[in-house]
Amino acid sequence: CFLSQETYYLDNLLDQGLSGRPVSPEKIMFLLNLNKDEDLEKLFQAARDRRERYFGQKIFLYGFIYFSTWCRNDCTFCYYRRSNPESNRYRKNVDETIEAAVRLKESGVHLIDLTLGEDPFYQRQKGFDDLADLISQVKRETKLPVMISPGVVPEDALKKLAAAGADWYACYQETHSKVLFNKLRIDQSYDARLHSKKMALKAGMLVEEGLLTGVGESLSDILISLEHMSRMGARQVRVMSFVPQKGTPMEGWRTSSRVQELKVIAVMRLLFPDRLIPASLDVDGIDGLQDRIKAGANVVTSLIPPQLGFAGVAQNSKDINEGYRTVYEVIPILEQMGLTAASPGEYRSWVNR
Ligand code: SAM
Ligand code: MD0
Ligand code: SF4
Repeated sequence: CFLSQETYYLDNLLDQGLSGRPVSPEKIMFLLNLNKDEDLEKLFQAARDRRERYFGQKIFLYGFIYFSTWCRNDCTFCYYRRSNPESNRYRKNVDETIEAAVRLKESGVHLIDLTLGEDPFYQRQKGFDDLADLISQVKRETKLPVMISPGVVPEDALKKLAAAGADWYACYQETHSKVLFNKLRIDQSYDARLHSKKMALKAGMLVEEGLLTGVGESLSDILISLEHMSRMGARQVRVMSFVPQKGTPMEGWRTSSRVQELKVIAVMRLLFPDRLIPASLDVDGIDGLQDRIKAGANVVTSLIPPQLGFAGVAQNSKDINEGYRTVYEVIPILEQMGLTAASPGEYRSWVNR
């Protein structure tokens, strides 16, 4: 039977795998350029095989608590940017945040992601003592690993957050093109954001790095982000499709095709087979779970307890109060794909490796 040169090249590439040695940019570009259904299916299958080799059938589950939506920044893509006059901003108090964390724990999540805007209330103390206290209380009440997503914070504060028990620091560069960064995160320092992750690693935290697609990036921008991720030692790497937000400068943009996000997830899995890669419920809600897992993701993120008044980020209300972004809804979907939730102990031993 006749195989086209391209098919032969793809089969060979996927057979060899991409990890363990430097991969030529041409090979990554070739994969990011695939668009035939049968080629994409091969790519996703290879990503799933690689995931299985490192993680078996086990998937991790992250609870998400966006406890303050106040922010001093003006990111053009974000609903909660400072200049959006939207009126539903909130700052939950410690008891409300702990209640949400305990509910998430009881529902079976493996980690609590404490996320906030660069809220002037927390920024006012340069040492971020309130944030450190909140982390220790959430750790005490849930006994779960904690991720903190506070934006850029100074080195001393990072040390304090780590000492309070934060296991992970998440801070997404969105893009590693400085030109694009300056259009997205206006009046913010590219270098300071990148540097904060180095400081977090130095302070002993694990780091998550992430990129956005559909914000005007080129394929070679994506390639450069993947190279950065490979070098920096991020143990969790993510990609999310941009979702346009009412009241923001990018309101009129079209959201990008999800195929792009899925391809990047799969390529990340091939490049970084043993790292954590989220399937975020924050982009397409529960309906988006299956495709992302099938592309090689191994962590379900953005599980949110219903009815407590907590928002998402890219989708601030979708599927939340209905209770669809819950462990209860996720498990049967994983099982249909022959997968299962890891145990809390399995997650903890991965984190402590
Ligand atoms: N304020 C902190 C920060 O910016 O690092 C943490 C929370 S921030 C809302 C978390 C991430 O959500 C951003 O880094 C960005 O990747 C993602 N995000 C925000 N708005 C989005 C949108 N409209 N579409 C997709 N992702 C979005
Ligand atoms: C998520 N909504 O996991 C969250 C958020 C912040 N660390 C993560 C973007 O999809
Ligand atoms: Fe603030 Fe984060 Fe939104 Fe930027 S992405 S405006 S830093 S909450």
